[in-house]
Amino acid sequence: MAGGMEASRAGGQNPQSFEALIIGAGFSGLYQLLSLRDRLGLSTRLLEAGAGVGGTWYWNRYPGARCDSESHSYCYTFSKDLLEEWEWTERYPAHPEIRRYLNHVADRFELRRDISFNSRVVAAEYDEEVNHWRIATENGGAFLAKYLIAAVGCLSAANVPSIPGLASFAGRWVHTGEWPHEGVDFRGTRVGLIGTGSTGIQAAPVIAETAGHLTVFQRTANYSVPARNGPLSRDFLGYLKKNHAAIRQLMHATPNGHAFAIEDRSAFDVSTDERLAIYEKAWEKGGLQFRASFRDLLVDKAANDTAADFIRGKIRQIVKDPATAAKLSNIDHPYAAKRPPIDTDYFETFNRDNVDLVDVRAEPIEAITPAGIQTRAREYPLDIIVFATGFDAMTGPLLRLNIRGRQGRSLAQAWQAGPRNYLGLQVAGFPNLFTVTGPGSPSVLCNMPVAIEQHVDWITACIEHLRSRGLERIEPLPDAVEGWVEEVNAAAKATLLPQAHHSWYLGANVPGKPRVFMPYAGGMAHYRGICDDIARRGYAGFRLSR
Ligand code: N01
Repeated sequence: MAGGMEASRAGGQNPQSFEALIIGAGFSGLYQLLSLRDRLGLSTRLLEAGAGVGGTWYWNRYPGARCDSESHSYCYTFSKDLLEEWEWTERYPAHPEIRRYLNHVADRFELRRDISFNSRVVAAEYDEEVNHWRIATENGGAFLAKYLIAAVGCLSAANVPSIPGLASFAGRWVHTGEWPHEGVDFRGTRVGLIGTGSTGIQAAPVIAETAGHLTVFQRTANYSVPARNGPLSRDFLGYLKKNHAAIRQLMHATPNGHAFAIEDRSAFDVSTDERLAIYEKAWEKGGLQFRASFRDLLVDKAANDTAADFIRGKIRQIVKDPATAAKLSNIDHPYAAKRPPIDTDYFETFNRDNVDLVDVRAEPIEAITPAGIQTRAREYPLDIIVFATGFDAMTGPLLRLNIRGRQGRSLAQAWQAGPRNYLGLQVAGFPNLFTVTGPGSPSVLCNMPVAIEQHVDWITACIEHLRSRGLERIEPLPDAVEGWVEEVNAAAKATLLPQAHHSWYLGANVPGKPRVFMPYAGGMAHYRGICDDIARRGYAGFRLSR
């Protein structure tokens, strides 16, 4: 799609004008709409590609899809009333419950009247003369707005690998991130599942329950810790109601925005037996909190090895067939250097008679044939192929918007060598464009609603600052961008995260994508301090003008 052309057309079709335009009706877009409309009184419109609210949860309806953050931390905290009236049912919310929650939020705050659904943005162009963004949607909509807020999420552009022959496949194929709303009936079918990231690890056990046969195609073996999901007790719900403020405070104080603190001890402050007992307890408790057992797991390889060895040992204990156990535990990167999955019976699934594992490093996938998947070793006949192959993460959803800034320069040109911005919030040459949880911010390394609320609050305060001073534009200075890119790189290098060479954090999962560590790894609490300080200093590093 020619971005400029689309945008010009947008200008020519009696565009509707708003002060602010938001793209995306997920957690970030909904809260941004509420903030700009109800707190600042801006005329605001939200454009959403789907037919309903939910963002990533609108599309990700694959079997087993459930949030890995605990429900009481995977929600908004801006409204005490909302916190008190909403009750989660399980430790980790499943996708329908998250959609119910976001629909409730949309209704409660009367957000729908300012949302246009089925309105996929295909172009956005900055018009320097009038200081407006011109926005075009696929269904012919045309809009003008002074402020453009991309709230498109980090993991919303599905990545279907280009494997030769896919179009010839006689069966059905689906990507987990674009799951059919009516579901997929696996009963009695031969299913091939490609991908063993968080998604594949959630989906495999559920698919295996009804499929005739499931073949899991694993390229990179992965660590996983049991989620230990279950219903929430009345006692716990009562505790939540009384402790919202303290829980919020804790989420704001931790590097990753979860409602648990990272233990302030090194893996080597304790004896080997004590360490094993700590891991055992964390394994039994389940969840992402396993990562918080010691403070040095993500910065010291020797400390990390202790956790990695523990999990590998667990895999070998659980999986009965030694050859399968060896493939599953042959993990080539530090624990949690890729986003660590949590699971319900993932490794146990390989003890089922109807499940097999194929190691595609030993026998790479060569093609998809009409009958199934052809590896270097043999053909696997299949009725359904499930791609749990992830996303063109972080930059993908933004680049797909066809954004053009000053002098028609596209975001794709500006980011040819990888994302470059200030604080993950603004790009030089793209005035009044804000990216909620953009690359260069903690985003995916943080419990998302915490990162989202921080960005939305910052953006809202920034726009209020401009308006109250009669200022019309804000954009970052090139030096500030340089400095921030260096800071993002330095923060990543101080951790073990870049050591997972195939991680989507680095863009390595998409062929041709620049290898740049995208999220800010310096911790959410620290990042919040930086953003607040910059705002306090009159938005230092930004150019504010009339
Ligand atoms: O995607 P991924 P995901 N041939 O990119 C493999 C969030 N999330 O959808 O590692 C064969 O992690 C690829 O192999 P490799 C969470 O942040 C959250 O699972 O590149 N295999 C990998 O195994 C997560 O991190 C939740 O070698 C191919 C897999 O596909 C993020 O979303 C739940 C391949 C992709 O793993 C993304 O997770 C789920 C090919 N050509 C996800 N191409 C909750 O909290 C790719 N792979 C609910």
